[in-house]
Amino acid sequence: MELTTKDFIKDYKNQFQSMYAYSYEEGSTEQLYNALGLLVKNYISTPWKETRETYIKNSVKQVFYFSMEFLPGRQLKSNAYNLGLLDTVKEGLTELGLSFDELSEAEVDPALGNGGLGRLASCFMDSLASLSMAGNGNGIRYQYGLFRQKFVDGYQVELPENWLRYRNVWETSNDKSTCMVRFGGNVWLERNKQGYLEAKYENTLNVLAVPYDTPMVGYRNDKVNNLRLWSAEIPVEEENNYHTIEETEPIKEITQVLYPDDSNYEGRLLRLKQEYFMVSAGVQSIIRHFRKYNVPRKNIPDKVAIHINDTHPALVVPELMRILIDEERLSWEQAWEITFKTCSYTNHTILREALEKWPIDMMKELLPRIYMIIEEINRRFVENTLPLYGERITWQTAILQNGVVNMAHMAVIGSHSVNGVAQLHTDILMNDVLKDFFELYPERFNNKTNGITQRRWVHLANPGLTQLLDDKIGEDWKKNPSELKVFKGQEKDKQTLKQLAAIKLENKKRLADHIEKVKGIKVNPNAIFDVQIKRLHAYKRQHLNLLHILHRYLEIKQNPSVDYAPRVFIFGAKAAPSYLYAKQIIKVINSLAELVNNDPDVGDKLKVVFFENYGVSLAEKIIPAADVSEQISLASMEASGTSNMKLMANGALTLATLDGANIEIRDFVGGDNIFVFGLTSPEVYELKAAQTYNARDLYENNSNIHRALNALKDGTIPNLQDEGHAIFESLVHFNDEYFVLKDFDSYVQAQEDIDSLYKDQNEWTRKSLLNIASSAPFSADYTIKKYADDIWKVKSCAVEHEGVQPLDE
Ligand code: 7GP
Repeated sequence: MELTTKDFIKDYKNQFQSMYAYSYEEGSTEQLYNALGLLVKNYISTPWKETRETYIKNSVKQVFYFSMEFLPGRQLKSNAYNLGLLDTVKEGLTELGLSFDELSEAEVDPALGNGGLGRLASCFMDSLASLSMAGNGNGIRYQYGLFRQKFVDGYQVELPENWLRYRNVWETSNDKSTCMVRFGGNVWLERNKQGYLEAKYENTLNVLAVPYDTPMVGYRNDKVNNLRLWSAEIPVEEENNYHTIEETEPIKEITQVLYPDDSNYEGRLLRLKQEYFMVSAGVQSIIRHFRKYNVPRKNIPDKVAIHINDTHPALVVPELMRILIDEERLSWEQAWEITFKTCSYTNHTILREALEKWPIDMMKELLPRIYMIIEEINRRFVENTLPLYGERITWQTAILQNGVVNMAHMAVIGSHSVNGVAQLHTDILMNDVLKDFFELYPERFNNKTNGITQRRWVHLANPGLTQLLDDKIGEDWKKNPSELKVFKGQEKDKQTLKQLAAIKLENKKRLADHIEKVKGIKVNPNAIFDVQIKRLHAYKRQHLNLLHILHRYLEIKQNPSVDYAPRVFIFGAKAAPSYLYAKQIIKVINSLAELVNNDPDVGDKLKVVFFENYGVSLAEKIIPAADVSEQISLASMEASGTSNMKLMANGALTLATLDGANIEIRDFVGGDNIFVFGLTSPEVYELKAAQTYNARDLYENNSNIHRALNALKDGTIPNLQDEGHAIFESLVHFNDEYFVLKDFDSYVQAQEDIDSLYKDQNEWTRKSLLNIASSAPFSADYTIKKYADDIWKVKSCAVEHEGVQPLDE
């Protein structure tokens, strides 16, 4: 969009004054930020409106991405950037004596997700808008985001993240689009005068779903999509039935907290309420649109694609059936055909403990009508499957099993497409986790390897690299990431390599300053910055990283002149509050950091930094400064990973097991430009099947392992209670579920290879360049194009400006 600095300055002064009734010169940082955010939102409002009108006018097919989690990160900078206004805004503020960077740091980072799944949803929203595709997000406006993590004595402590305490300038509450969601009560079917079976309800708990819309701004294409987050409120007409604050609690609590668990499932009633609340409101608002424009219901699959982001929104299947049958009066067969063609499902984990299974009794009581429909879906499924595939497959794939509703089974049965998020992960779904379904419906299965948006993770997070790329290969890569491969041509250019190394060093200096500021630790910017940033989980093996650091420390103590390249090990990770083992790992890493960072024998050779409260904004600071990307999950366990992609795009070299998307990263960048170690996925499967693994043997016979493990419990690491013992026990007594000890030697070897290579700065930077140049396939734009072509069948849509007739209202 076009805007002069002069106009911006005028607009900004007016905006500030109209909000606060005094001059911006007297404003606090928060006020200055709020005024700027609202002004940028004003600029967005026209393309936002026009986009919506264009979709309606052209009746384009729209995607609704249903997700319990979104992690958009701060939006001021990215919105201004995508609109093409960032430079103007920065200049204007400078003229007013204000700093854009300072103002943008005042924005609270909405933590409405746990980790990879939520961040992927936000990368997808960015790509959908940037590709001019009609893509809407549907989720929950949690009053509290993921907990704020603090370390006290090295222990994780969880504090509430009251992100809405200050106003959220990006959202618009949309009172005219509320929906009613019903829970509990009695439900029965009654034949009415026209002969229809009608669902009758009594004594239900009625909850008003209020939508809050947030613009999702496309990159320089005047396209703005919608992220709709629902908040639970008391229906106005029922306000008089509530007499005390306590009585209103059961309603308000529905959208109060985000469950701070990824990769784990707990059958909590409130969580089921959240899932149905979000699903029902989302589906109702879609169908309302069809009623309004009088679109024949059978055309729904041509006009709408509903995506089920992991099983959390899988109730979409029975909810859509309910509305089509009970409200739209379609037959079961018609409703099923529409539902099945409309829905698609992505699985994000193979961890058994993450697969949702709701007790039937709970489902029946909370969602009686929905449960009736699930029963019927299951009955028909069994009826059709049994004669063709026999007992074993039928009962193993049924939705209702042993007193529970299996949500993954419902999602697969109710969707025309089922995908994993990296090739290996999809293979594992087909051959293991969902193998019986693969036999029933091979045509539904497909792979969609994850991707990330370069706009946030390179253009904005790493302006130095972005400028270098612009200078060396032109600006086309920004719209068309495949152009990045042209950068390979510079691999031998000394000048380019020097510039690239200088940019990395600058980024590292900036991070080093930040480390000193927030952690009080002085680190050497010329050291290798080695980064592991992701949720804390045993399968991700932060404790393998920990054991290696401990090993290095002990080596240095034994031989102070050992030839290690200086290294800073950087961690960012939250542990689920109930996940004791993960919290113990955090504590041990923090205590080890304490020991290592203060030992004069160690000096620059080793520093350990564990950031508090890892999230999107912190990732934006860390990633551009990384040299080494730790992707060390046990092969077969990490569905894809996405920090691997962000780090690669910023020139970090990957240290990886052949797991998730690491395999594809290796394939694109070439085996010489990545450090691979450890068991492969087939080897892991084999070793598990053979049941011959004996971790104690490794402890007893491998001197490095022996020494490091002993140091966990002999007082070497200060200030531990039993945390070191707990890790020791899990590895030695409980036979090391994630084969940490098995992979230890090859991990240590790979780490030494990293040291050797780093000594040859030219060669290191050349490999770094090749990583950047090979990162295009991991652009979310490509991922989204594949979803759009293969699953959703949606196309890019040019937005019409001016003179578009508003059809809605
Ligand atoms: C994550 C996976 O662990 C990660 O490998 C993947 O890159 C990411 O999804 C995006 O696909 N899963 C979750 O965050 C999660 O909560 C449990 O999964 C449902």
